[in-house]
Amino acid sequence: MDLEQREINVGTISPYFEQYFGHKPTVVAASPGRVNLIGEHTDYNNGFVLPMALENNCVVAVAPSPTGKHRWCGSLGDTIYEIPVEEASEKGEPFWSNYVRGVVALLGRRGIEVGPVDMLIDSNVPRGGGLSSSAALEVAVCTALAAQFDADISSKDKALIGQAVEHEFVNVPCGIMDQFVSAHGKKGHALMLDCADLEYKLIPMDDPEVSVLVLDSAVKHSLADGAYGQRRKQCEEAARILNVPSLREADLQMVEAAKAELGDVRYRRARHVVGENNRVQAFAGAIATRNWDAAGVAMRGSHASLRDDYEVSCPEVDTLVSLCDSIPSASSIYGARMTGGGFGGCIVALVKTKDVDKVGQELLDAYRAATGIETIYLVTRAGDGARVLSRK
Ligand code: GAF
Repeated sequence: MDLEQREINVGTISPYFEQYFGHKPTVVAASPGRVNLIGEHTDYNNGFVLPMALENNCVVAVAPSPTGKHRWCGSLGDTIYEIPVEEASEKGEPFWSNYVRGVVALLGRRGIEVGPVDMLIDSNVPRGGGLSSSAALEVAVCTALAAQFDADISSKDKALIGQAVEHEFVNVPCGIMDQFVSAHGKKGHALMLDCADLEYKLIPMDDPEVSVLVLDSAVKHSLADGAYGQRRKQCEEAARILNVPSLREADLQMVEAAKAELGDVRYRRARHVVGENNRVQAFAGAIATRNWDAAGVAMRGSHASLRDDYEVSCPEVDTLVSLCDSIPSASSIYGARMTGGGFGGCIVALVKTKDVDKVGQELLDAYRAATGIETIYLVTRAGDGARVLSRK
């Protein structure tokens, strides 16, 4: 994953916009990436998740285009792509434009006609590490276009639009977690979401003595895409066998009782989902009372279950999580786990703030010694969700 700690705001993006398009933006909007603290592979099972928004954002500047066509630029230094208005809600090239095309199409279905716009996208959400840079993009574009065309789109609808874009325009059968937290995140808070009814609770995550450390394994195994859909299918099959609408309605006793009928794989998938929902509840209670040791226990349990029962980890990520127990400063780490879809990507750890950089550096060194892989870490606080930064 790349890591740009460059600040992006109205002041930085506006001069570029003017340079590219010859006039000023009328709307600048931002939406963050996320790190999931706990609740993995539970969203598409109607379960609980507990992510927080990053301080890193995708920032989108727009203005009506005087050309009668769309002119979109995907990142600083990239080409400006001209797209006729009648083609802007269809899949097309370049690949990244499908995130924008999808939003234009989904807004269109809600009766919001997106006229020709000039658009510049800039982002400091690390890409390729599973920190939801694409959810940040979808929700930022949706926020910017909604503001530009005076459309009243709720945060929940922004999340649903983002998810639909993934399903229909990018072919990723994701759950709702990433887009939801990108739309609803709040500075200094984690967000606990019930994916069954999209009710959520903000939980303060602002203890100055505890920091969130995100460390990239710098690997992404190709298995990821097919395996995600396969896990979803296995969970649906398990729910059918258990005779419940989704694994949300199952409990551990039920899963144990149906062990033979489920068969080994579905049994372990179901055990993960049911156990993970319980761990999210335990974690939420723990962080609300700043019981970081208990939060760490839930995180360790989550990782073991994702590794052994859900089988979505990988050797490199397991190495990183184990190193959290063996580096010299291990006692400064409350807990660590893989975060995101899996098969590579990042781990997240809760670490004593006073030692967080020491821990980060020790993990980088130990990981390099164990695997030969050079990587990076990020210390982040909980940031705000989607917002309009300026509007003229
Ligand atoms: C990916 C998906 F996009 C999310 O919806 C979620 O399922 C996650 O993997 C696993 O928890 O980020």
